[in-house]
Amino acid sequence: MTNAGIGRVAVVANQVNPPEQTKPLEKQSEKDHPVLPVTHPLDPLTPLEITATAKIVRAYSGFDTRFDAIEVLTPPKSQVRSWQPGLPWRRMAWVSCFKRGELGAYNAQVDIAREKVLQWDHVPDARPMMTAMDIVNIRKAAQGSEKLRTALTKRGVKMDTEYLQIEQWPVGHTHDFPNHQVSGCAPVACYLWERLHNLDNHYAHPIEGLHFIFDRISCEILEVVDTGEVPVPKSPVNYRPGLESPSPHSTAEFKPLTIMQPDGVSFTLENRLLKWYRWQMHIGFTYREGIAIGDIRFDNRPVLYDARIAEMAVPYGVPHEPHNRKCVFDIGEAGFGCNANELQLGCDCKGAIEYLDAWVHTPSGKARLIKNAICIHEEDCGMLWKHSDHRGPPEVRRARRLVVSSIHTVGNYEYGCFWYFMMDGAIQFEMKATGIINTTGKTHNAEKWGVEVSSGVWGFIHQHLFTAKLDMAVDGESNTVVECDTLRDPLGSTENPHGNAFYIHETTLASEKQACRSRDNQKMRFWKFMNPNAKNSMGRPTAYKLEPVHSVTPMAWPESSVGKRLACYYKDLWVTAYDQHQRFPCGEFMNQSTGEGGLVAWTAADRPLTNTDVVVWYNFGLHHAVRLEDWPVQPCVSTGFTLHPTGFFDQNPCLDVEPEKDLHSVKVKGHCC
Ligand SMILES: [Cu+2]
Repeated sequence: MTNAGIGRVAVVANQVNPPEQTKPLEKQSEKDHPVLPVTHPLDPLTPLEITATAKIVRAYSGFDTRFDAIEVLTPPKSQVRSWQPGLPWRRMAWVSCFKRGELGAYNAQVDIAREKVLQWDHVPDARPMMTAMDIVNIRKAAQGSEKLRTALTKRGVKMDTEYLQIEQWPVGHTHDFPNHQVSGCAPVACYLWERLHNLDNHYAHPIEGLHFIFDRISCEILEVVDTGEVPVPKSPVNYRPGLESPSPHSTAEFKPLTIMQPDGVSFTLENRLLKWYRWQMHIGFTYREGIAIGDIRFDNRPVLYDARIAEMAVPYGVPHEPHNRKCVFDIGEAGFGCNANELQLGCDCKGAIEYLDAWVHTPSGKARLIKNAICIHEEDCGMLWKHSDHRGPPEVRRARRLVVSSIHTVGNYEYGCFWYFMMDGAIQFEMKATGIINTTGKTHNAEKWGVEVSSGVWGFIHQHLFTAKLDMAVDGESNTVVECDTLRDPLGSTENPHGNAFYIHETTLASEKQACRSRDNQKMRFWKFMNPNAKNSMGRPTAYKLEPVHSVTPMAWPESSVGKRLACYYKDLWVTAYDQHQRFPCGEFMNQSTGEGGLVAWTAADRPLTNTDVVVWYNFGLHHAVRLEDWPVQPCVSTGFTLHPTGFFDQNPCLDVEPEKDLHSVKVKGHCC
């Protein structure tokens, strides 16, 4: 994707939850959309708390306030750990906002009940996240630009909303764009596509050689750049039923494949406290990051205090303007939570499904409902374990897993976030990328940088880089991170006379600078997060491990302006000492960031990490060389990671799982084996 970027979202015609669908609090029906009560310190703000916070901040600021973030202020971990159900606590909000028409942002901490702003910080150079308002302003400005209208007319494209797709991309921070970056503007690059009709896939019709730069502060177009006419591809390529499809194929031969749980589900959800099998966790949600899972326990033993996807970036590998600016931080610049889909039962989610709604804020500080934003269900997961020998019947156990998921539409791409909780104690995260590639027309030397997916339509090479925040709490907060390399002594040496021997060598990552690590496939490297104070039956520290199997190397030169913004992605693993305020691994204000802040800055302190409260930041991703098969809509491709228990249990924790025989399973008639 992302391709698309921030703004992208907002401008897309059929975007999920566009601004006009905003449902202010006063219009919500309690019956249709019951609001969960606040029962846990990590609970997201309720719609009433969102609007109350906005009101407090607006009164305090005294200016026309627009909101980037209104969310629950992350409480100190010690307070959450010492809290007991039923005990009261102060509901605090964290706010990031800005003055309409002015560069810079303000961060605030708000005591909601006391209606007080407790902290108020001005960040003069910050450029806030893109918002739904930008789209409206961009379209309005575009309508008033004679230069743009003339350039479109020259290409035979109508200005009307039905026929013209404008997508706003964060402009990035590139060498060719210095003036607008320092002159008090907040520029965005606006790219153009043509639609043949309202439901047409506009990505089949890129308007190459024409784009414009819009300033979010003055709400004016700074420049229209027309570098020469490139014929707009006119052949329709669609994916919706009833429209043109390049390879229609029926699945009518498919017989029903039904998932049934006639006796109901095996999990319970009390407000946001989810329990299944031996797992329990708190399901949170933020405007920026989406799902945030807190206080994850197995058999009531802590494993993770906080797990979320904290940032992502999509750098493109094209050298020429304007496409060289494309490097979008889809979480920090656009937001995952605010772009969460309203999931559809039986389509997005199949089986017996529990949903959680999400309440997010609008730029003006109202509460907006995203119904069914989080899907919770359990699913069959094949074989759990098996063994057979000649002395008795085989022993086999079936696995199932708990799934907590959401899907986020950011412009042209969809990102599906799937957290899996396994019976053997493993935690898995899968990111499914689907949607539509970002397309351009024929550009100089396009064959080198991309693939022509249909006549005159190009998709350029790019990467999807993700950062998982994993606040480890293996049997408690005091953890140590160990790097595990597999080594072999020289052939013929005393320890390896026959050359077959190899072993694990462990190195403690004792400080933050030592813990900036890269994968090493030659050494089958993995990392272990262990608790030196909690021992298993063999006297070894209990631990979880992570193997870097989906690592991606950023291909932008690290010294380049794009590379500097991607600084944290040149390492696969970072570890920091816990600090509740260190949340955003690439920096807080990502729009036109320069690479300052985040992990690179935090770890400069080189804090000690041994036997203390550590937070792991793991990078993974997709290296996307575009395929014809990605067009016109991309089948899901996956990336992710798994946390496996290693010595956390004394033996296979699933020995006590009872044998299961599914009485609905049948032999296919006539099948001969
Ligand atoms: Cu891609």
